[in-house]
Amino acid sequence: RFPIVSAVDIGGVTIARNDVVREDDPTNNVPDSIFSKLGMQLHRRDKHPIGIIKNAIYHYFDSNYAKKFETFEDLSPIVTTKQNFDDVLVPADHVSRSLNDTYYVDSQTVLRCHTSAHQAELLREGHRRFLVTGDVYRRDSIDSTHYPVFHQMEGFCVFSPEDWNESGKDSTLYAAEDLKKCLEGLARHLFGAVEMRWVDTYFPFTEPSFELEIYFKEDWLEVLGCGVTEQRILKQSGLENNVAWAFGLGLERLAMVLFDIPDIRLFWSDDERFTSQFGKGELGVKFKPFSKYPPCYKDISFWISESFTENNFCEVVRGIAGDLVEEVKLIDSFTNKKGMTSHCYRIVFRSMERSLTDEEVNDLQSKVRDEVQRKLNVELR
Ligand code: FA5
Ligand code: MG
Repeated sequence: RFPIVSAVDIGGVTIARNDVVREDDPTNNVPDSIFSKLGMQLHRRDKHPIGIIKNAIYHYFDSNYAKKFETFEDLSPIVTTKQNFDDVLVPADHVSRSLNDTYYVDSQTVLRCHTSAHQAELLREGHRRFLVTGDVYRRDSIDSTHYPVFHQMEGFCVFSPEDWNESGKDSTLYAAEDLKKCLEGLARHLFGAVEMRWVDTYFPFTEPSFELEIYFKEDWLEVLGCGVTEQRILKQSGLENNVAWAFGLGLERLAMVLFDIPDIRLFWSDDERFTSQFGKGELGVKFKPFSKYPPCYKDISFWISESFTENNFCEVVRGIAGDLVEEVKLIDSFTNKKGMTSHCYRIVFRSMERSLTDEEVNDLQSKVRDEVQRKLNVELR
């Protein structure tokens, strides 16, 4: 399904497929479907919803802050494990480091899983207030709000004692309040009146840490993570008497709310009925679904082995069906007396662009059945 691309252009640098999809490196887990996304740069297209929302966020920062935020949007998504994890204090045994969660090019190189991978280098280079936008990559589940490639915008702002002294507040509280005010203001700038709530959470690089959720399509949708930067990160860059806040926005999620886009796969569509609905700087557009084609449900059951993971299963399905798969969900699981565990997954096939034929879906499902046996060491039931 994926035309095999032999090279991509990342910000003017040509990267060969063999440098990223290394068939001979046991650590490498980057499939062609992911490699082909590397040079797309949706965030740099002014008429694409991701580019439009990026520009709107730039505008918010430009008009609300006298001190400018520098912007970076063409830093390479291929980074070292040091940049992606160590520099932002991700512990050695954290799940996000596993081959199950992250795309590895080799044991020391990954496709960044967040734009936080650039915080430390930019601080070391002397930048103090910045926004970093880019494509990020994660092995993840499949549904309408998760995709293995998406876009984040990182924000970072360093304060000095003169900033918080006057307030009479402790520096951490000062930064946390400033951060929340900034992001609530951004949400109002983008959406006007919208229902939102803060949720306490954990990130290795911030304390305290928060997530912002927005009420969208009858449910709470997490749109960003943020917090007050750990002192160790500032000290690594020679900042001794400062405090900073940082955030990471999920641009697809924000654009889904802003434009009323129901499915995250649409961002990758080049169907004119999608692309023609958006224009440079046009924030008031509500997406009109061109048609909702019927879904087709297929169940698959198998005995799993110890090495089985849902992300691996999702990647097999995505590798065969591409964007024709809308959702993969576990609908049944049990363990028998012999200790064998069975999973039943429901795969929802649906095209955004046309009706699928029975024949086509049966063919996809039969390929999925073959491939899970071959690649995942499971026993079909
Ligand atoms: C992070 O990635 C942190 N680096 C954010 C951060 C930066 C926190 C700076 C503190 C300081 P998280 O994994 O929650 O956090 O992802 C951030 C946002 O990306 C989420 O809130 C969500 O909006 C979006 N996101 C995460 N996974 C996906 C996915 N598979 N598809 C689409 N959007 C996603
Ligand atoms: Mg999160």
